[in-house]
Amino acid sequence: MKLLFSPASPFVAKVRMAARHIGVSLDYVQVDAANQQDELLEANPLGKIPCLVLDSGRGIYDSKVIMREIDRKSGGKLFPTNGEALLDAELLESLADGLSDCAVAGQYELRLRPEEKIHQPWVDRQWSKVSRGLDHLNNNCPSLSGELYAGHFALAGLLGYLDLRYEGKWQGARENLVKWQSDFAKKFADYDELKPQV
Ligand SMILES: N[C@@H](CCC(=O)N[C@@H](CS)C(=O)NCC(=O)O)C(=O)O
Repeated sequence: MKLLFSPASPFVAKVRMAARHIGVSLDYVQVDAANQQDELLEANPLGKIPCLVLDSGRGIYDSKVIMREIDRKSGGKLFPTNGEALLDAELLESLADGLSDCAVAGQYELRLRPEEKIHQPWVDRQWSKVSRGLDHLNNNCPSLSGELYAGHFALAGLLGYLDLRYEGKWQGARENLVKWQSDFAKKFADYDELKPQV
């Protein structure tokens, strides 16, 4: 199996960390999602990364479906089995991914559009979602005392992306979340290697 990826993506970081954690081995092929290369479009008509390409050639997307696919290959290590804990893990993944969507959308507006066409109210709207979600997570910090699940990797991917693209902007008074990130890095030793980077 190979993963079409680009190293700055929070969704890619989530999948790579999770695969490493559960011992699923992947080959990595770096693609430029901004330029919509053929290899990516053939595997994923959406032209988005990450995209997992199975040995059969079938493309698997988006990152939540990839997480479920590698979870099945690992015998179910990425999600709890218990109902309430499972819902917690799924919701955390959904929230962190949703905030990553907003953070990425804000960056696309700022980086890919001609300067005179940037619509700042729209950028601000994306950031207000990120900000509200981070406040919620700061007040409801996910526990790191047990197993690491999909939601933990999604949140670590998001915070790594914010460090990369919104340097110094997300922490503020969110001390619980800052501590969460540093505790996560102690628990998952490969965070520095796999977090979003250029
Ligand atoms: N919901 C998707 C989001 C993936 C996504 O937005 N990836 C970005 C990079 S971080 C991308 O491929 N952008 C290229 C594009 O939108 O054309 C997932 O979870 O996989």
